[in-house]
Amino acid sequence: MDSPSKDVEFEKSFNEMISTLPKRKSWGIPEDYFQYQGFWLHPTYLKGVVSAQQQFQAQSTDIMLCNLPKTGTTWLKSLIFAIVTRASFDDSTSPLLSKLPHEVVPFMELYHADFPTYRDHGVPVLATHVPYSSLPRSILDSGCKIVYVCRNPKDSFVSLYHFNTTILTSMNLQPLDLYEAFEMFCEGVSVYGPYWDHVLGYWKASLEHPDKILFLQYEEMKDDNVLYVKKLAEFIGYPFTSDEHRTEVPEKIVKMCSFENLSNLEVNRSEKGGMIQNNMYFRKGKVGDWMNCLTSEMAERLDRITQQKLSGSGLSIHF
Ligand code: PAP
Repeated sequence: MDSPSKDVEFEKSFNEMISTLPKRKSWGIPEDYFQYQGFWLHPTYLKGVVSAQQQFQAQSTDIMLCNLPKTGTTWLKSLIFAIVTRASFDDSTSPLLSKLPHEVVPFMELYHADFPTYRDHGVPVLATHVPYSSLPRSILDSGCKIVYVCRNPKDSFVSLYHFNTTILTSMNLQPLDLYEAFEMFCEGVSVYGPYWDHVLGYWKASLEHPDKILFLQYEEMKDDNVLYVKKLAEFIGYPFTSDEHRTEVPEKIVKMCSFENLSNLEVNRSEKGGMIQNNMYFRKGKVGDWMNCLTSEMAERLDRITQQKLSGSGLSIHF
């Protein structure tokens, strides 16, 4: 991939491969979804996923943040970045005060598609929405730490729906009808969906490898954020010292990365960022906002599907 002829070869084999995949109309963005290894992806991401599968080299010291879109990426990126970089920056000097969390922690599949051989080893944190079963082999072999965050499917759907609608409106495109998007989500056709398969893949892996995969829930973190930030720091190998506990460093990190703080920073209120503007990553940041969007029938249906899909897995998520 680092020489032009390899680029051409990759493009050719990728185009051949994608032409054989099942395809579905997406939620309105003029790029279809393609079903790759059981999950629905837009070609832009898919190209990065395939490229990463072929050549991404994880290091044992890496920390991979994995999750579905709209389940807490921005929040967890900022928390992990703040924990890992706290020897260099505090809550008045952190790059998080002037950069979007997505700028300081890149996405493996986006950055890998563009810069396949480049790695910034300074901050060993990367994020991905890739399902567990499709992770590049080197992530599993390197023994690096994986942090997975899951969010209840009703809030995840509503967040995704609003995000999608905002993007389409900004592109002067017709947003997908709520009921149509809901039908597709229930069928498993959403970006990196089916939702339940994604969650269960990481859940089962976290039971098998509890020392390598930390499974978190957005709602539990919201409930007791300091406790979970301490757990997170411990798990990724950056535990807080007793001195840091005494001077309330975990509390300061929680505050700096809170929705209230981040969403009010100039950089995160800004409309820069092209198709996806910075401010689109910050909407309400609440648990239970689905109540303002879904009918009780829709909520019951999603709950029923979730109960069926998770039954027997031992995973109980917040409805
Ligand atoms: P991404 O996967 O596309 O990067 P992601 O950050 O997971 O998006 O999702 C955005 C959601 O996280 C939004 O939820 P909402 O639509 O229900 O409001 C956003 O508001 C929320 N969010 C962003 N930052 C934070 C934060 N610091 N704490 C809690 N929630 C947050």
